[in-house]
Amino acid sequence: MKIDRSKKVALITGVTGQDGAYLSEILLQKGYIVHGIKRRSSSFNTGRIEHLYQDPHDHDQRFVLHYGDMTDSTNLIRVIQQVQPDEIYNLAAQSHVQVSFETPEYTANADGIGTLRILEAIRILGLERKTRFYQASTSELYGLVQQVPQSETTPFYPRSPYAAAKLYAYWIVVNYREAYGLHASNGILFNHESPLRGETFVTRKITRAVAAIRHGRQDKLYLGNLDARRDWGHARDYARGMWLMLQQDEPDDYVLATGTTTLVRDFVTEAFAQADIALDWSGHGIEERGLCARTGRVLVEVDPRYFRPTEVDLLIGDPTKAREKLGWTHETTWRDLCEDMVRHDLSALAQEQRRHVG
Ligand code: NDP
Ligand code: GDR
Repeated sequence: MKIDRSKKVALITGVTGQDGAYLSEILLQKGYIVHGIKRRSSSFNTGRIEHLYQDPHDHDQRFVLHYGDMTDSTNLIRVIQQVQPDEIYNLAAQSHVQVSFETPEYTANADGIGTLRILEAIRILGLERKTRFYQASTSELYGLVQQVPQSETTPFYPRSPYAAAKLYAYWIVVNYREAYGLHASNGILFNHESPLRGETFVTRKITRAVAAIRHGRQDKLYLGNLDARRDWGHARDYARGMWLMLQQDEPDDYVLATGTTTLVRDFVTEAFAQADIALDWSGHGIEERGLCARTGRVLVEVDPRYFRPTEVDLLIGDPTKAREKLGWTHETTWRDLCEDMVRHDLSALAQEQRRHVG
């Protein structure tokens, strides 16, 4: 493969995920050559980046995919050696908090040691002065509430195997920056969602269910903890922030957040409202129900199987540093985000139904 050296070259791990798709779009628009690492899978896992796909026979291919895995050092070293990236965005992770309680060792390997593998690859290949590094750190690091709003100086207290693995990744990035002078930055990103969000994260689970209930394809939505509060923003805004971090002269760590927090329950109410269904709530704890205000039908129930062994109750971020140093701010409110997601899922379902009828 020939690599055009006149353009900036980025390598994205986790390119097939929600953030990988938005970041790829942004970097391609900026004229980058984008390389992405995707996992081998028995079914297609490139749905989010299909529109970016380029035939490998194109002689000026600007979007290139490589097979790889965060648990395979030799693969990572070989891909980085081949690509010689100016910027690496490390987005790959087992990113589901609840699943990390089921697969703690794998999560530590991919999310924690995986980050170390890339940093070591940069050193082994002598790219310390060339390659800038972005780490997908997370508001889950704050875990048990110490103080709000949470900022770059708030102490961490991880509450899941996922968060503990990401804690290791956070600190190894800081250490390699200080020890070897790497341009390596942590983006401590609060929850960000979109129509591309994975179907088992709570916002997308809700908006897909709302669409299915509206179309008569599903009776009820089962959820876990309705009392958790999250600071939800739009993934597109956050991907722009990742790029900004790597354009700074000095590496640093930044919180990206909206500064507004919302109950899971309120997101549910809003999502149903976006589909013209008013909800009334009744009962408490596992007896709580969301009822259609017009018909009294139960549309939402609590299922304890979705409760986590340890929960993060409240996240609300303080993005002042990112605003002042990067000029970053979110453009989408959580209500607009919710509307965007519901509208997308309603029209996806309507399209599918038309296909079946046709
Ligand atoms: P997704 O779960 O949508 O995407 C994760 C990506 O990582 C996918 O491309 C997935 O591949 C890939 N991946 C998983 N395991 C491996 C592995 N062992 N080797 C190689 N690739 C792997 O996550 P998001 O896009 O939402 O998040 C991106 C990153 O940001 C993650 O690291 C996440 O932990 C972090 N983060 C996310 C936040 C959010 O609210 N979205 C907030 C803060 C941090 P495949 O498609 O094959 O599954
Ligand atoms: P989170 O996102 O754990 O914050 O991690 P998720 O959407 O999974 O949960 C948010 C909150 O909703 C509660 N909840 C449910 N969650 C899911 N998934 N399914 C349910 O049925 C349900 N019912 C209630 C959860 O208990 C939780 O309190 C996301 C991921 O993207 C991480 O990778 C990222 O690091 C953090 O956001 C910031």
